[in-house]
Amino acid sequence: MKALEGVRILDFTHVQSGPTCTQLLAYLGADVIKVERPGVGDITRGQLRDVPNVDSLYFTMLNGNKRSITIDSKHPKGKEILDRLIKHCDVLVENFAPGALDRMGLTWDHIHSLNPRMIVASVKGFGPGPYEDCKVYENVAQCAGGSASTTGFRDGPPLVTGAQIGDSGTGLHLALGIVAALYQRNRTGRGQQVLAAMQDGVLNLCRVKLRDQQRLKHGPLTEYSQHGQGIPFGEAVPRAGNDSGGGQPGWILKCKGWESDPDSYIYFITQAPVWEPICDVIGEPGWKTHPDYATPKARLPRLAQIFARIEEWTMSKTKFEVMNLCNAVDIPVGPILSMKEIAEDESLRRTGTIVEVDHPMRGKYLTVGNPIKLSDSPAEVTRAPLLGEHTEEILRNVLSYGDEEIAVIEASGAIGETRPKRRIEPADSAIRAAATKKFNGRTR
Ligand code: CAO
Repeated sequence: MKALEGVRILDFTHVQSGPTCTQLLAYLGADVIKVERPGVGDITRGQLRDVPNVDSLYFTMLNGNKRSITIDSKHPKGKEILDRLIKHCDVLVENFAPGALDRMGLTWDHIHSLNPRMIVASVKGFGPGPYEDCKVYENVAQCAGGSASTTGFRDGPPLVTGAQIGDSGTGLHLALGIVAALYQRNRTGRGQQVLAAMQDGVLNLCRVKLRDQQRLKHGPLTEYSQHGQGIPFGEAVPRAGNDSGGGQPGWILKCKGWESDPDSYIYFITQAPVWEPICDVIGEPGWKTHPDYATPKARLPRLAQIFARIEEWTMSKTKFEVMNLCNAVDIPVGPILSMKEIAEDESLRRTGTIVEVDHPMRGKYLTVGNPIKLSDSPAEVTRAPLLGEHTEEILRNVLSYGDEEIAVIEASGAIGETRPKRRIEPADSAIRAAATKKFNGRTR
């Protein structure tokens, strides 16, 4: 069995943060039922499309292993179906703008009265406070959570990072909260509300920078290279460029081919216990005993010069040669891998971290499988659902509606395209209908 087998999730998430959370729960075995607006669906289905009229990779890579049901949550019949779903699910996950769930009538009191065991889990941009009503996207969270002010070079502007720490990072935090609430429910029988605010999630990931903020009161941050360059610190933690976040100085160095390959670089860490092997590898055996280089303290003010010398050596090798030579003597280094190299990496395919899945409309695509490996819970990655692909199946098999009731629901417009909030282009809906027909013909 899978770890979360038997757990059913009512997935009201969209865009990235919420879907990351529910996809992870689905990888762990939960039955995730994604509720989408009829005719429109999660907005990311149509965003950054690479293939015309086919669900985007943005959507398909965040919604694997889920089932899709279309319900107009503002339609009376839609509300009826949702109430029934609430009774049949364990967790409701949502990341709407603040207040949107309440405006649908799905208040905590309403949900809890229908199903006292229900866990209601939300991603919001900010926790309670002056910004609680704000809509928030990834980079807003990176800026508000302390990441942007501490990322980039000291003499340049704040930078956002490519890792989606605001969205996917908060989705991970929420997933942990949900699993903990499920565990607690086993003992109390009660559901509860779980909130992961994106600002909080980013700050949690920037914890070491809050550490440094407090250290600043007691003197300069000696492991930051600006200290070695004699540049004084201000009142707040500065951007540290590529300095190592820990107590082991590191920097990104050029490798052979850097002139034409933007990723021919390696992260090199001058870890104190392996200083002697480093001196041998780069051809500076005298540095092992020289008073200016022999101890970590003596090296701190000379880091720029030391890394320049190491770079002379790394530039004579490819990043993979540096990786092999250094790891042979336990020197920690990290080749800068491009997304192309990662996509083609055989070992990541073998472990199921990168998975190729087949989609009826786009064909094969790569996705990221479960990054967390459990020894007794097999991971199986399946493609993302088409819009409303499982509507009838869920009405019938999960909610036990019979033929006549389903006919009434269909006629009501609650699961069809009769009340879309956003305007749907006629061409778009016609293409989608034709594509769905084509898909149905292939699989049923
Ligand atoms: N049937 C009918 N209506 C539906 C529906 C359905 N199945 N699903 C959603 N809706 C409605 C909602 O009820 C809401 O309507 P109201 O505004 O009338 O209450 C509306 O669709 C859209 O909700 P929204 O405000 O959440 O969407 P948005 O595109 O305007 O904002 C976002 C998107 C992400 C900024 C906002 O949802 C947000 O701040 N979420 C919390 C933080 C978050 O998760 N951010 C990460 C996003 S990933 O980068």
